[in-house]
Amino acid sequence: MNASGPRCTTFEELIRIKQSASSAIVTKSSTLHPRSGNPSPRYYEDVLGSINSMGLPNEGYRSYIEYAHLLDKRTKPIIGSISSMDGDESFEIIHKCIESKAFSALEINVSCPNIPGKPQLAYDFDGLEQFLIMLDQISSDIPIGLKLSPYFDMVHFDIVSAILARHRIDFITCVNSIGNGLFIDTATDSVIIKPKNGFGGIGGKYLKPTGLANVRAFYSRFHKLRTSIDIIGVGGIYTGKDAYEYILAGANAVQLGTSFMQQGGDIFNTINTELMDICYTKGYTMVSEAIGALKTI
Ligand code: RRO
Repeated sequence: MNASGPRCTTFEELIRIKQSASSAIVTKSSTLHPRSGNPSPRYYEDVLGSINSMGLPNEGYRSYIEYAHLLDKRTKPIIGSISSMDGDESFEIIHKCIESKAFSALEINVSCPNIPGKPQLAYDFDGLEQFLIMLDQISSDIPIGLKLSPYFDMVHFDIVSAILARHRIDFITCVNSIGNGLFIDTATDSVIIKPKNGFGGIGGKYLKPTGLANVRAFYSRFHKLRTSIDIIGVGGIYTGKDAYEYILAGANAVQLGTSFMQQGGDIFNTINTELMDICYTKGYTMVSEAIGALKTI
């Protein structure tokens, strides 16, 4: 499926995802009110990936409820992405989205790196736990997951998986972009994007080893903790082989961010075909047989 972010903000973009071979439709992270986001230029890409500081441009959660009703989750699952600009605001949106019955699942984004002055909740472990305590109090008949920041320290994987195992989280999506990277243009000796003096989230090929490691680290800890939290892998998936690597690492499903931004909806078809070929050659009858099957040496 698509990752929340590129090409999923307007109704027209969501229709195109519905018409593609994406297995689900994921919306841009939504807030209480529409936002135009950060000033441009706010996105740039090179051969290895992208930097963005979009700043959460979206049409407001009410629009996504309306769009989701029109898109009809019975014909293709719709995952509503919700941003946590502020705890109370998030809970209001989550509540209204559940009540609307428009979505198949909700993905709560606790990892946007691009709001000036607003730290990522995924890196504030006490704050994250407090957020999940509040979330536990919301009754939901649809799966609720968290979109996580990438982690880089083994102890952080231990801490975050223990927190998640204590609460009602059905899935995690890992990873969001690597926050606060910097691209430089030596023709002008300048930063390339405008917001935050050029700092932004890094996606694409730069992100794959980090995304794979995060999926693997959570998969093995969830197994030890005997939790049944599913994992959606995202970060640098351009081919069926990339998707297969994420599945070996432990992903139940994968999302496409920068590659979907660059190549449009045809990429879902390409990846599905390539992934099926790999699974056929390996002798799997179902892709799910490969989940977590990574060997160590
Ligand atoms: O809109 C953005 O700037 C943005 C978001 Br909400 C996010 O979660 N991750 C990202 O790389 N950009």
